[in-house]
Amino acid sequence: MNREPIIPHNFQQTFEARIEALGRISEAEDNLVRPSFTPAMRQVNTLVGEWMRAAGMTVREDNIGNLIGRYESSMPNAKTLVIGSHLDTVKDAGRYDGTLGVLLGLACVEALAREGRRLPFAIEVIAFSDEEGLRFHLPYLGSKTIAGVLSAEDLQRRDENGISIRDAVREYGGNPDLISADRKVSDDLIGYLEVHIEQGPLLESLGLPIGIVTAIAGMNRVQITFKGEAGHAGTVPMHLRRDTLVAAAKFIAAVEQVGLMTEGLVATVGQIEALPGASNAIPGKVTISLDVRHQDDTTRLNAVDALYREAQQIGQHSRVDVAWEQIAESMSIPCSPQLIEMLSQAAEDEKITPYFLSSGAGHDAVQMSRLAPSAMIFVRCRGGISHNPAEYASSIDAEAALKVLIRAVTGYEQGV
Ligand code: HGY
Ligand code: MN
Ligand code: MN
Repeated sequence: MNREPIIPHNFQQTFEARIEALGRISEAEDNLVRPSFTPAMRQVNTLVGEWMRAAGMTVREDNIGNLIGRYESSMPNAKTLVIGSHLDTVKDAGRYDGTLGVLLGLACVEALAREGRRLPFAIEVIAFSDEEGLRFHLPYLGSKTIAGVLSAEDLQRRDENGISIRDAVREYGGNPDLISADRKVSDDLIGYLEVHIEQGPLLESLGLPIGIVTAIAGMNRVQITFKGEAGHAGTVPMHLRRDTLVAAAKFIAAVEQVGLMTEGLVATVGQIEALPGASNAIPGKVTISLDVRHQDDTTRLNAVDALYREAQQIGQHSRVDVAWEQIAESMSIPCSPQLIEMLSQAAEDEKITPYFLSSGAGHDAVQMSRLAPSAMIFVRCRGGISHNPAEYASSIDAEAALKVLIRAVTGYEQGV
């Protein structure tokens, strides 16, 4: 059995310093927000690229801004194992969502390089661009590009300033016409591994540093627009109004009810815009987001259908028009049984009880599973808090995850 590389004694300090350094790179003064194709994205890709080069990797950015560090194999024409996650964030984000997985992929290669070890396959550490979908409301731009499923139509989506993904890519330095050539092919890959903060309370409640992900919930992202009639708050009698904020409020209450009544379903309205947005004007147009998830695709789709019908009924009753636009959908995906077994064995070898859990959050593994067997390691998340500046994972738990990752990677014989 290959002896797995020794973790450097200063891993924890290095990890904490890097989390700190990346956590300071933001597009806002007072909170962490790193949308795609911004100067903050350029800064983190440059910094992480330097760390990758220092670890003996060749480094490039593809046309969608994926940062790709490659650690060559000892064998010619070897296949590749990808280890990845993302460096973009939500608004007012935590410092570990995505970043932790990129840093652990980097640390895995650093441990190998420090001992001059090469494996019978290459390793690529990928920091995917735009997993969150914050700027264009379309998630997974980077991993969809690698999986070859980002469409020309997708590139037409615009941000709140009317800038399309195509234009943002060009402004960032990529060529949108070459994005389709950035895809990877299944034959070149042996697998995909991602380490991610759990973003939930389970591992902490069980006193475990890590868990192994069995499946990732399917998701629908919808944009719903209520169109009625703006009017004077002081002169239009209540029964004559076509008030879109009232209609949206009734719908949002219905979203909560469907979520509460359906076992295992989560449904969220995270964004709302009411126009004209004056305190003395009846809102004539309201736009909201809807996020619906479940481990079972049929249950999720039934819930989305029920909410669609509810929105139409509310619209009729409130005499407002309701436009329903599906922005994105991803099916629930099972992780690779072989890779789950490999991670489970590696955890046991590290004297960690393997604990298996599903993911309610989406991850780049959803897209990478189109190309190769994929699996994830979750790291304990303090208080289960995420998408929040209070998000925290300890460097001790990160080190436990790294040891499991390295054991799994160095013991990986499958498909080479
Ligand atoms: O929305 C999600 O599940 C992930 O944070 N992108
Ligand atoms: Mn996230
Ligand atoms: Mn994430």
